[in-house]
Amino acid sequence: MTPKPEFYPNEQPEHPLTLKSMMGAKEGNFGSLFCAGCGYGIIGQLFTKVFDKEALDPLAYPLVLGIGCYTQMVTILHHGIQKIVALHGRAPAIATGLKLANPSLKPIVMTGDGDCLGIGTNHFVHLCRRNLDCLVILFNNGIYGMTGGQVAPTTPKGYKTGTTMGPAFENTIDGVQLALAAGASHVARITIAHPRTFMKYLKTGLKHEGTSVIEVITPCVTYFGKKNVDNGGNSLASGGAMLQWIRHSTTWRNQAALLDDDELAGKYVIGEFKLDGGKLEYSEQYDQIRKRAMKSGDDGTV
Ligand SMILES: Cc1ncc(C[n+]2csc(CCOP(=O)(O)OP(=O)(O)O)c2C)c(N)n1
Ligand code: SF4
Repeated sequence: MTPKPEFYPNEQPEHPLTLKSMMGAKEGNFGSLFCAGCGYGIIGQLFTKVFDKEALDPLAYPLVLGIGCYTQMVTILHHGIQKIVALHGRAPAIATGLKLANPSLKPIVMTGDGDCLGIGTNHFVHLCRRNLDCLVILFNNGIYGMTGGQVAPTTPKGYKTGTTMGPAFENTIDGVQLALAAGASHVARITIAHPRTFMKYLKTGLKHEGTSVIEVITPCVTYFGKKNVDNGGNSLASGGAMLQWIRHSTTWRNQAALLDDDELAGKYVIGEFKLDGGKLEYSEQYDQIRKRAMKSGDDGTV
């Protein structure tokens, strides 16, 4: 048997949710693996809080994570949830397999902007197209964090990265618009500066039957913040500065409708964009076909 890794001793926090985390409950370790000021710790805590408050059965919600800094969230999420770490960009494919093998499960995909809108774009599009019953939480920090701050398809124009000679100049990809165009039936965007609304969207997404995509704007202080400044020239090298920047870079959907393209440039439009509970879900249709095919003499063709 592989020996358990040694951890530096750290203080046991009093917060009950931390005790319910995987590292807390199973290893007795409460240290954070994220950089100071990173948004992923907050997201993990909010997720566990919603999961706990809604008294959901952890075994019914398998979690499939892509590859990025956020993958380390496995350590702080609810200890009872089953977790699978997928290949980079391939979490939607694994979620699809899980759902088809056992339609009573509702997979939750956690994916980064690089994972979902870079290397895994095709998988994401097909998941949304099928309207598979699953929740996708898409973390957008505008950068490839885990591999050292390379430019991502979501890096806002005009901001610096480790692999752009000057400010990023490429057109960006909009995860919300992509999900809508591909056919997801619940689509929302929010930021970690709006924790209550994030929790509200999570609750909706967990109950929704069909593909729910919730994009969360979250700070990477280390690779995005340290290289960039806000409109007033102030450094974004701290969690607080990044949160302020995120707050000032957002516009609610109803206000955005009143702005023209120039005014919207560089803004994250937040809010709930679609909630359609009546759209046919993939695994149900698949199950009907499977049942028809099982009847003798019927090959399942429609
Ligand atoms: C097939 C493959 N290509 C490249 C990588 C290297 N890689 C690992 S994580 C990552 C970027 C992750 O960025 P993102 O999804 O935005 O997550 P973040 O680290 O910012 O949280 C890359 C390029 C890999 N693991 N596998
Ligand atoms: S590198 Fe960025 S995304 Fe990764 S843990 Fe640090 S702050 Fe978070």
